[in-house]
Amino acid sequence: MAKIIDEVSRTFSEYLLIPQLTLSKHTSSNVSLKTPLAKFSRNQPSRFYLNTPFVSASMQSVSGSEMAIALARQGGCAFIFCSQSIKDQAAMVSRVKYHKAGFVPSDSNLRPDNTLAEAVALRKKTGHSTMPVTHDGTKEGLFLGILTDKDFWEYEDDLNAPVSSFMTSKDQVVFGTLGISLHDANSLLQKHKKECLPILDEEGHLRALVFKKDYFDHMNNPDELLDTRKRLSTGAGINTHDYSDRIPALVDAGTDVLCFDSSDGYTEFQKNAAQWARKKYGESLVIGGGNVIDGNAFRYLVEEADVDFVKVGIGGGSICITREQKGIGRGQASALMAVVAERDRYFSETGIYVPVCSDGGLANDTQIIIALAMGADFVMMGRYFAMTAESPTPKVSIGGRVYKPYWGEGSNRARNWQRYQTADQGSGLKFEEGIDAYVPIVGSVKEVLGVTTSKLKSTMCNMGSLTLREFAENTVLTRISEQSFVEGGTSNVLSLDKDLPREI
Ligand code: MZP
Repeated sequence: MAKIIDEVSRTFSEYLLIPQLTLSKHTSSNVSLKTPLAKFSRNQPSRFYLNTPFVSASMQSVSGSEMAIALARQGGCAFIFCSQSIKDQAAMVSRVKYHKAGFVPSDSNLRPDNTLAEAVALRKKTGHSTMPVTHDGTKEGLFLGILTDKDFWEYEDDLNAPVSSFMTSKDQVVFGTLGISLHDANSLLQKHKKECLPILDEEGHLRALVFKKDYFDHMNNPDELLDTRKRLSTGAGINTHDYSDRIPALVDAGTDVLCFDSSDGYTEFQKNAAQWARKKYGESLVIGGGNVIDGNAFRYLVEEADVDFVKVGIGGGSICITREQKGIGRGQASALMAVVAERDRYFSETGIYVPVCSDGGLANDTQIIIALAMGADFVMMGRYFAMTAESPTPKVSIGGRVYKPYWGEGSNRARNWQRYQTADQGSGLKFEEGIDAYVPIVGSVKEVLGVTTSKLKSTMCNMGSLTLREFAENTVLTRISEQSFVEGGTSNVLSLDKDLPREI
């Protein structure tokens, strides 16, 4: 006879936190949101930390290069979607890694005999107003000078004139030599009041550029998630079908962390793929498994597949119809608490801590906070990031309001059959597990995460915690009745926003 778990499947909105003693040291400015992403042994550091506990879902409508750049700048990490060709996914990863290395390759270059009209066209095409001039117009050609949009007047000067007669020539350009440190390059920019510093090798070939604005960007985003070469960090999704080709391409492109993108990760397929990757790359590879919803599946992925973190959640995604299509799933709060309990048991038995990610179904900031309080080390979100300016979809106006399309990986639109099917089921989606939807635009990644992190830090102080570890340890939760849920919002008042007409 089937076994029935003696517990109702619960969701985050059924819980509230009971504040614990807040000391004077518990202020938002003292709170750290740094959190481990890769497993580690007691008293040892993790091989990979996030500076803020947020990662974006491996979905076509969420995580492209722009999202990866924006999220890494806020200390989180995107998982670039794998439901695309290996080449295209690796190219997206490369774009992130090259985005900001401090030393960036020069993308907009001119020859001295190019006309000003050609310079204007190049600026319009790339959006770059600083254009190095090299003898052959390549990014590593012999450096001859630099042209910026301050050197000529587009509507006054003769656009047929050659670039050479308007550029600042090499003898007047301040440049650095190959091998200079980023710190010294920035000092040169400051000392000479320059916006851009070309870096030349001994023969005078252009090798890179350093921009003042990148330095300011860095100072304005102190949580930036950087690799050891000071490049932004990014993750990428993988599947259990083409992993032996996809993983090497992603590793070569510079991916910092990989994660299986699977609706059900409690499988031998995932074990085989993870073992293959571990054997090939050893501990240098950070790889996550999932998705699972109970302790047995957590143990399997940790002990058999040797993954670095485990992702929790089946059927809870905002666009997900897996529960109604196949009857599998579990309320996200119950699933998370079951896996966290097993994680803690495993830690006390072995001294190895395996971070847990709560994936999907986080409908608001409160639920994000409850998930972290329940012991998730970080959260993965799709809808939340789909609503930002940096998601890869175009804006659409519907009924006078602006939205963005957001679709599930199990929808006909994404056709991500590798996420849902085993190899013997062939390619192509047999039935849908996700829907095609729209979400309102709410702002940039920086803006929305700014609000979420303010609330999170404030709640952590209410719970007498300065770190996410303390937060989870100090947490006392209460279940709430349906009535207290209803009364949880405003009550017995007329709300200016909801009930009363506003004068315009
Ligand atoms: P949400 O943040 O939009 O609620 O959920 C995002 C998560 O839903 C993803 O990280 C993934 O685990 C899951 N997902 C993606 N596509 C589907 C689907 O088509 C899905 N069913 O469930």
